[in-house]
Amino acid sequence: MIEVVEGDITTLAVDAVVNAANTGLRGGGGVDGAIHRAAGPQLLAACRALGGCATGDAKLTPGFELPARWVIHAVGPVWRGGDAGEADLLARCYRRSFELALECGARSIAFPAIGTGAYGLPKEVAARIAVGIMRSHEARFERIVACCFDAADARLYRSLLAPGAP
Ligand code: AR6
Repeated sequence: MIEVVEGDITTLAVDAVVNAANTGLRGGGGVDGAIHRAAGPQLLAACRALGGCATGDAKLTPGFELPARWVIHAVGPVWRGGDAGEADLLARCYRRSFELALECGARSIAFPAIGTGAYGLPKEVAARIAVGIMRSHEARFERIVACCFDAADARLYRSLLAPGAP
């Protein structure tokens, strides 16, 4: 089941939350900052041991003080106008996140709108990619959450998930 939730991903009681990280995995602003604050300093220590993460890839850590057992740190692309492989890189980091979730036995997973904040991806371009990959993994999870930080994002995801949506 794919569910749209409007709110702060750090509060969600799911097996795994996905972080919109950067290649250094050293924390940052946006959802990354929120996840590091809520998980506590052990998260940064765990990230340091991972040696960074390529764009389009993802890495796994425990969730420490989060309600979620795992954090999957996914690195989306910076928007450069659309001809620099952004769509493919974004799709890869969603797929890789699902792969890691399956490997650690997660049955529920929540995603933020990766790449659509500081990295500047157009909301609808990114949401269509996200929803397509969520749909193709729906059967393997009990719960897939599209966690939207504001009402406009939640409306966008709901419209893309509506039956018969183009
Ligand atoms: N819960 C859910 N969604 C959130 C939250 C939250 N607590 N906070 C923000 N969002 P961004 P990016 C939404 O900028 O574009 C960081 O500095 C936000 O409204 O967090 O992939 C990293 O360290 C937006 O829709 O991630 C990287 O350097 C979405 O999360 C860089 O930003 C993604 O926005 C990554 O940029």
